[in-house]
Amino acid sequence: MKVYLNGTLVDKKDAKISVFDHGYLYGDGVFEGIRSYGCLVFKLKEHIDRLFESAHSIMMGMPLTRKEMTDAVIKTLKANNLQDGYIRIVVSRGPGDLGLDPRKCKDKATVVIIVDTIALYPKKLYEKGMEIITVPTVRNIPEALNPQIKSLNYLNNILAKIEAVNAGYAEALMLDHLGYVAECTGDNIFLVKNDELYTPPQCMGTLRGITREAVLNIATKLKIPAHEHVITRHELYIGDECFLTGTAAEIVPVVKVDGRLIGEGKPGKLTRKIMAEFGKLTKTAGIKYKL
Ligand code: PXG
Repeated sequence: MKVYLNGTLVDKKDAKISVFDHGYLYGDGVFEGIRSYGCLVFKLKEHIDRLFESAHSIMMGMPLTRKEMTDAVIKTLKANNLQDGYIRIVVSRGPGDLGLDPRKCKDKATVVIIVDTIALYPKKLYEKGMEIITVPTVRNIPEALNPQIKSLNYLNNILAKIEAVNAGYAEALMLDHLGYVAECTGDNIFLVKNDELYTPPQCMGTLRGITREAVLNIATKLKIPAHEHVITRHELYIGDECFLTGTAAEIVPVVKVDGRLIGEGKPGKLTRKIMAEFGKLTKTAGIKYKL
């Protein structure tokens, strides 16, 4: 496997960065998780834009332009001869000293691109649906660390994941600081009620998910009314359908929340329709490359 590291493609065993990199010392950096489907990088422009927005927000200069970053992703995919892959871009503050001050990181930010394959959940889960549980750890409040910054500091989500796993569940439902439904540890959440879609608004402690955005666009295309609205746990419990969206997980039906069956307890009609439409979209919406 070849890994992109600061402009060069190196073997996996040589892909090493300094222990003084503030990405390692403090989680000071940003990242993106992207998928390619049959030599098409799904929504690459949107992912690159979000990466640059995250970097801008934490005042980290990017050593590459958006175009150069796009080309670097394609180059890494080609070098690994990968048609269908999972791409991880990690940009960290770079090496500094043992203090928080990012001005001490004199080098350019460190850029790493890893491409690999990924199957987050077994196929059966997509057919039968997932059970999730609300966890005690609330999502970071936007005033402290805005969840829209896709930072390298994912402890908030990891703590939630640990709580779900300890309780015997694969995924955690995280609430925001006001107690409303926020998102899961690496996925946005949707609810279907009376043939209409609902998802929490972005300002309430959720990531502006690119899959979420794609689903909202699919809803418009299919003439399904969709609302960005605060959601309580009760509303989720009495929903007809529920599903999660994320680059890694794609679209996962949820059939039980906190022990309550959602609808009939199996992947719903609208969920399946949106999953099928999303499958079509992954073949068209993105940047193509040749191996
Ligand atoms: N919420 C959070 C907190 C995320 O990290 C999403 C929603 C979905 O966004 P996209 O743009 O992918 O539709 C994410 C992104 C993993 C993993 O291993 C998942 C993400 C990021 C990193 C790792 O499951 N999801």
